[in-house]
Amino acid sequence: MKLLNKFILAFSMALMPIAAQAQDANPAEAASDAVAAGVPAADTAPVVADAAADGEAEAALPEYTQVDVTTADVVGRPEAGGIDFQEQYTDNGIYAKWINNAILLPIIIVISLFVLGLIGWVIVRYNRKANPQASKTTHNTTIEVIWTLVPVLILLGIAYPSLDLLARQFKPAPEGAVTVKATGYQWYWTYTYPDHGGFEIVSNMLKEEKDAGEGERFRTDADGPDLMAVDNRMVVPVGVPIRLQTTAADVIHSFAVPSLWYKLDAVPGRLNEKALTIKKPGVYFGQCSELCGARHGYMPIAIEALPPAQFANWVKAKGGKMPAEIKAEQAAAAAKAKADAASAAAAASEGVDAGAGNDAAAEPGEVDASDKAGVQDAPAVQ
Ligand SMILES: [Cu+2]
Repeated sequence: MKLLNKFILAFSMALMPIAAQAQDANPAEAASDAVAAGVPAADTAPVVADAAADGEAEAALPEYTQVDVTTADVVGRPEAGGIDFQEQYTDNGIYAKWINNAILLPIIIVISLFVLGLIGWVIVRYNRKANPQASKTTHNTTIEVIWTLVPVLILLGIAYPSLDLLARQFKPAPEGAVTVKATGYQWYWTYTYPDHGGFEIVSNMLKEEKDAGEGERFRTDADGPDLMAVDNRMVVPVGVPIRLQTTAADVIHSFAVPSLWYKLDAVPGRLNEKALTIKKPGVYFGQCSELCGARHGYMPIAIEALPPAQFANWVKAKGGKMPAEIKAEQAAAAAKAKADAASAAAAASEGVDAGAGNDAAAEPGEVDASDKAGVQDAPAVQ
C-alpha cells in the first residue's frame, strides 16, 4: 500500500511539474501582505535560523571573511581524473549515490556480463563448424516465462528506489526554512535573501591574474579552482533546511551543484523551488547547466555553507537582518499601529453624539440590511 502510494505520488508529481512548482512570484511580497492583513508576524517569519541571531554568539565572532578553500576541508569540488559522482553532502545526494552504486551498477554489470557470456557461448558452441546440423526448435515455454518475468522483476527493483528518490526530491521545504532566490543572468548569478531583509548578492566569475585589469580583483587559490571561483559566494547556513528557488532574467539557465544533488532550471517568468539541507560546512562549486549563450561556461556557482552563527554574521556584514530581528520590528510596528488606532478611536468617540450607543448595539445583520436598503434607494432618487 505504501509502495502504491509512493508510485501514485511520484507519477502525479512527475506529470504536473508546473502545478507542483508554481510559486508566488515574490514570496517577500506575500509575506508583507500577510502582515498587512493582520496575520501575526510569527506565522510568516521563518524561525529556524533564529538561534543564529543570538547576540552573544554574534558578538564573539570576528568580521566575516570568505572561506579560504586552500585551508578549509575540501568538499564539493571536482577532482582531476574523477569518474564517479562527487562526494555527496545532502541526504538525497547520499541516497541517490547509494542507488547508483549499490543497485544500478551491480545490475548493469551482471546483465552485461550475462549477455556477453551468452554471445560467447553461441559463437563457440553453435558456429557452423561445431554444430553443422542446426536445431529446428522454435518454442520453449519455460525459457519464455523466465525471460519475461526476470526483466519485469529487475525493472520493479529499480523503479521502487528511483520513484522513492523522486518523491523525496519533490518534498517541499519545511516551514521556517531559509529562502534563497538564485536568478540567472547572461552571464552571472544573483542571490536574494527575502527572509533577511531582501538584500541581493551579485556573483561573477573571477578572472585570472593575466586577464584582470589594473587594480581589478583576480582569482587566487584561496577563492577556488580556475573557472569555478566567484567574487561573491552564495552563503547559507549548514544543517538548516534551505528553500532554494531559481529563476532567470533573460534566457533559461540551470542552477547545478553536483555535490549537493541539486540541479534545477532557472526559467524567466517562473520560480522553481527545491529544498536542500547541507550536512557539512564548506565551499561547494557548480556551474550553469543549460546552454545560455556565449559565456555559458563562465557563470560558475560557489556556495559557502557556514555554521548558523557565522551565517548571521555574514548577513549582518551584507546589511541584512535575521528573521528574529525582523519579527521583533514587525511586532513593535504592529503594537504601535494598534495603540495609534486605539487612541484615534478614543478621540473619535469623544466627538460622537449620544445616539451612537443605539447603533453600536444593533446586530451586524441588521446593519447590513439597512445598508443594502440605502443602496437600493439611491438609484430611485436619481
Ligand atoms: Cu547560464
